[in-house]
Amino acid sequence: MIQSFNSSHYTPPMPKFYITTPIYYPNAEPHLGHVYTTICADVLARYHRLAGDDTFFLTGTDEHGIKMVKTAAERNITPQQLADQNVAVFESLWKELNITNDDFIRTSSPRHKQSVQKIVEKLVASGDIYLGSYQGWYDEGQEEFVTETEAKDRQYLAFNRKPLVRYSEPTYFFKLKKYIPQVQAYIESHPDFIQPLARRNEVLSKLKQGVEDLSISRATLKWGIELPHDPGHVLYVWIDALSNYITALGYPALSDEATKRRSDEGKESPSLPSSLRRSVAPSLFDQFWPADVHLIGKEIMWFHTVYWPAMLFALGIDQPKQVYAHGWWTADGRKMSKTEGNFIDLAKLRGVIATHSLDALRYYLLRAAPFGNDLDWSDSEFNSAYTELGNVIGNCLNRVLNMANKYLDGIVPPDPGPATGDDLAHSLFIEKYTNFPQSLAARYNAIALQDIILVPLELARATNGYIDSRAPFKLAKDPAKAGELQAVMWRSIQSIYRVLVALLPILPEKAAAGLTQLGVDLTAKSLPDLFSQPLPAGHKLGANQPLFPKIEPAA
Ligand code: ME8
Repeated sequence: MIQSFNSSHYTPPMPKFYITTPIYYPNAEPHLGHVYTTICADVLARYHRLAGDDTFFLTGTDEHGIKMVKTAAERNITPQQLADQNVAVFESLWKELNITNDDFIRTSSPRHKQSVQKIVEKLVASGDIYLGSYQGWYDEGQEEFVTETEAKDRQYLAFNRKPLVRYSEPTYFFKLKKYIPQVQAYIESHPDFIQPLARRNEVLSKLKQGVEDLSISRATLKWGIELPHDPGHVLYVWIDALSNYITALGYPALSDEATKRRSDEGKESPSLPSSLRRSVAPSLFDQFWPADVHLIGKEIMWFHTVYWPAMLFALGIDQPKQVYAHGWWTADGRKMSKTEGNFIDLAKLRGVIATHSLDALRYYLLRAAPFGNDLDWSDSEFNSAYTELGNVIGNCLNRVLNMANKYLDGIVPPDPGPATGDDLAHSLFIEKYTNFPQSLAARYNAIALQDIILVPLELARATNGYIDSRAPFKLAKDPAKAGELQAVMWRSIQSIYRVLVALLPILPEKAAAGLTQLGVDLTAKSLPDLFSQPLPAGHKLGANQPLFPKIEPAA
């Protein structure tokens, strides 16, 4: 039996949503990997905003460290100049890609530096930071010391396959070991904390091999945040970087003077669209912490699920609700990275956006593999994904509007109520349609970013199948079947309407354009509003235009 739209089917998600991306190294230009994480986070942020959640979406840049110093030296500029140049590229890229970040945090900004120094002061005061000296194997690419056992296992090669380097120097340590039992207990008692589950098992088994205290400063480096009690040392580098997730929210509360400076800095930030710009005030921390999701690539899982929780325990701050590690884009099976020089670069991405649209790129990135798995860029799969959009979604909208305009003067007929007659044979389609809001919310809540595409795609396919089978074009020829025609059209119209609403976070421009063709005014509408009511009887639909025009292959 068909059920009418009913808001009780829709489970409202959490009332606030704080999502972060990693802060990226601006030692080179952004590439597909950075674009991927940021677009995935953008999809989630858009969904939660649409769902009515108070949403905060943070991204930014991680500007300190030896890589920046080395690259700047090669180019004969200062690390700050290098950072400024590349940060400008990141910021303008996010604008170009319509990324809806609410803030952009730079680790070289005064607001971040001041907050990090306060954090270090707290950790020194609590006895969690102490001076020692360190000699060990160092992975310069990953910016971390590696234990002797690990160095041996890796045949003294860094993650990027260059040799590990031997370092020895006085350094401050963070008492990581002291917090390991707490971190482990936390991970074990919070099954959703690390996702996907395979990553959780990796972290837990690595924890069992033992963990050493964390070297957190360098006396030989100038480019970094000075330790407030010993300015001869700069922080190096994860404490600085990980803190961004709370310093951007104004943690710890600063003096009035500093708060004003911080808020002026927020207003001036050119990276933010004015509608999204917020003056950054300390209360953001109370409002948004703990983060709902730290979205990251799998290679920085350990830092986010061991170092970061340990720091938060030391500071007495709540843990983030979830750390989700997605897979890597690979090229011929190897991780794409700046060091390897094998990445899909901005020129390539701009090319596909110019020919196929930004939304087509967003669609492909999510469609390419189940979320969490590695992904391999393939031009032919990109083209198939685009064709699928046209054949399934575009075609469904096109047919529905064509027929509605032809047979019903573009007016939505009345709700036919429960299925009768030949519609009784279409219970699967009707069920899919009825359960749609719940299915979609479940996939979003699980951050199943391929499924959030498949759910609407399947409903559009089922609608196409329903139309093929019920053949409104035949019903229209028989005046005795006018009632049936109206019922079939009602179900088809409402179904494509749901599909397009669901696609708004993924295909913001195309879905909005499709909804405009359905005569829907999106202003001031949230997802619960959109889902809770069908298009009413008498609603005027618009004219159809192809959403995904066929692209001629390059000659
Ligand atoms: O690690 N496939 O910065 P980073 C998918 N500053 N995602 C990729 C990718 C690939 N081939 N390559 C990069 C850092 N990414 C630190 C983070 S956070 C407190 C500090 C994405 O510029 C993915 O999100 O190397 C990965 O985690 C991030 O870029 C690493 O960016």
